[in-house]
Amino acid sequence: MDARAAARLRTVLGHLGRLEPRDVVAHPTSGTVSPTSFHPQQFQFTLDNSILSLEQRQFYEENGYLVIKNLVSDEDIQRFRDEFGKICRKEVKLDRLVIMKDVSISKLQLAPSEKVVTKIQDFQEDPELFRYCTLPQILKYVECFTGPNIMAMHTMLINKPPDTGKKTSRHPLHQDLHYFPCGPSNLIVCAWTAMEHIDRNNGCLVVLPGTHKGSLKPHDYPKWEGGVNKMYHGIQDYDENSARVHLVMEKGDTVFFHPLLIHGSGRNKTQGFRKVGIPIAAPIGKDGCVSCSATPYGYDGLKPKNP
Ligand SMILES: O=C(O)CCC(=O)C(=O)O
Repeated sequence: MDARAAARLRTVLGHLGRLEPRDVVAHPTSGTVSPTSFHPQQFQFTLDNSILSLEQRQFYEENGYLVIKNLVSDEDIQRFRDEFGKICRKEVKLDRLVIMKDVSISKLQLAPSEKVVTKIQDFQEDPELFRYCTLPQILKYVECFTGPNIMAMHTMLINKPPDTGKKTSRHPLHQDLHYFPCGPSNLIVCAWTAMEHIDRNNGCLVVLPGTHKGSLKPHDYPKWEGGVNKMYHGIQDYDENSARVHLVMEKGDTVFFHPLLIHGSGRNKTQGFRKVGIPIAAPIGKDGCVSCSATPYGYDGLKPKNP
């Protein structure tokens, strides 16, 4: 394509609002190029729509994650925190909710409070918490990966406790597809919303960029001296030299990531409880999440070695 044609294409795409004009580069081609089919590369991990910029798509394709700043409002986050508090104090009871405690305190008889609950899972019956999965701004981005018919496969609110010194607050490096062996994996996405400022001190998410292009690896309980939380499986044989990125995020920021992306989180060295909300979403319908080889939670053939 010559420079004049490239300039014309930039203008057309700019008008269509599909791509940022600056994202279009001239490169040689022998055929004709229509604006709608023009892509400098094939996309495998993101779907065609007008939400993501070309730069954002390219970032996700290459790295397997994408952080969107300031996506969930302070007001919504406060409402989720309040509801979480009610659940922890047993003021709200839900039949199918799974409540988890850190292994370092799980055997102690402690009064119900936010300080003893590390994680809640499957909050789909709680209208207030499930509102998170229906926030239009979350769904808008989820759709870029799943397509328009969206199902929340799994929901969690993690309340990472201050580490007691045994390093049990760590979450080993893992791939979420291990827990949700469904496919096609490229149509599944996890959203992880920071409910406060999160950095390495309180145990931010750490990701190994590009690992979503690999395969699902064997997982097992890590051999950690201080103990490992139930279902906190880790990959045994990841490449120690892989680059790691620690995602420092502000309240309301949300990272979307691929279910094969290797990720985990460090220990919480502060006295606060680090909170995040997470739905894992997949498409439903004929193009949808077609094959699941195990049900979620039916995957715990692994028994903790240091409970
Ligand atoms: O928020 C964290 O500590 C990590 C959560 C996570 O990776 C997961 O539950 O799959």
